[in-house]
Amino acid sequence: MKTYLVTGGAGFIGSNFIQYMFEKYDNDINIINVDDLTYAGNLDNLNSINDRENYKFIKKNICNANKIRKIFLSNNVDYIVNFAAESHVDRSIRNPEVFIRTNVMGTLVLLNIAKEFWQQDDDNFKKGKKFIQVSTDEVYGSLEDKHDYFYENTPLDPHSPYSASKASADLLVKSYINTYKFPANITRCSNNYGPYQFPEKLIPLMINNALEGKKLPIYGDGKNIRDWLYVKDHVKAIDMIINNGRLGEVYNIGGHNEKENIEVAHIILDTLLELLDKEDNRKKHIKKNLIAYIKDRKGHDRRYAICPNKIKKELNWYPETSFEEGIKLTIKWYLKNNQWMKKITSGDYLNYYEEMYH
Ligand code: NAD
Ligand code: TDX
Repeated sequence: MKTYLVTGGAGFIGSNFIQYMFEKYDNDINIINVDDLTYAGNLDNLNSINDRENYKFIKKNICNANKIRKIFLSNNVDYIVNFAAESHVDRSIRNPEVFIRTNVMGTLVLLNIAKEFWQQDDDNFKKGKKFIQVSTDEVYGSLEDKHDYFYENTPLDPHSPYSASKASADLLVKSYINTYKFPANITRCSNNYGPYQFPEKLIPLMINNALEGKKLPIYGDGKNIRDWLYVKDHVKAIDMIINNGRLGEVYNIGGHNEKENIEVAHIILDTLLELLDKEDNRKKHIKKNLIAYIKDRKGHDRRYAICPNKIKKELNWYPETSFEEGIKLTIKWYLKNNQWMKKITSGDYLNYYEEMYH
């Protein structure tokens, strides 16, 4: 029975991954979730699996080598799936230090402990072990030409402190692959959306603001393009890469769902109007004039677009959810889980929101 050490499993993508894995493998796997529960970590995301005997939550910082070593001493870890990160670009512009600590130093700690426990001799690692570094398309920088795409061999050209920290972590993983033949894959996916996403990110922020009758803040001219990937398609790809990805390879994961931010805002408003009951009071807030253009993000990348041909060809993965379908599923989830959103947006989030948008 394989044991997965998932880091950052109480966050958006990590919690979707853990849920997907238990739905698929049920009692045939063990998962240990190591998460330090920063502002973005939320154990409510895992309510449905908390009581499982083959699941363990450990509240620890991935930078703490002694604690991570203890986990390896008492468990036979087969896979590390490293989601733990500071993940919001706007926060990285205000406070880069913690991004370097968690995203770079934290990854180094995990690499070193995995190497300590998995290496057999100078040139060999135990069979069946693998480290998955969950990275991002942002490490490639920004595309200006609308016919251009990010490929796995596109040179790294990060622009924000966040993407610089993710690119640094990727280079560390790559150096371990090259130097020690360390068993790892790096995954680089495009913008995720779906259930349990923290409302600092564009899509849940727009949904929540529209429901509360607040402005929908659009940076700059609203024409920046992101390539939206439904989170369930992403976590499925990660499972496939763990099982069948060739050791040492990088895999891009993208949805071919490119949209301008302004288009996303309109789709959200239209979908809310379609999904809300006639009698729902919130419906009367939802008007196109909620859209408000505000000052642009510093260094705002213009366009991201992934070419996912390698993972399609090698692993037969393809995104199953179109944006039109995914956004409906997402909005339905947020409507049904209003309490989840209320709990998050009533705490520290209010201070963040005030500082960011007023
Ligand atoms: P998130 O911010 O929702 O969750 C991050 C999780 O990591 C939280 O639970 C947090 O508590 C935990 N964490 C943070 N610092 C930690 C530390 N030092 N030790 C232990 N736990 C810590 O992020 P997400 O959107 O779920 O992203 C997950 C991963 O995917 C990140 O590595 C991110 O860079 C990458 N990624 C995200 C997207 C996206 O669109 N969300 C796209 C591409 C790549
Ligand atoms: O209020 C807003 N207004 C706005 O116009 C916010 C929060 C965002 N935006 C724009 C900025 C981007 O062009 O929307 C786009 C998406 O923004 P974010 O949701 O902050 O995502 P992005 O900066 O593209 O980064 C995301 O995708 C790659 C994730 O946050 C990263 O973790 C991931 O690596």
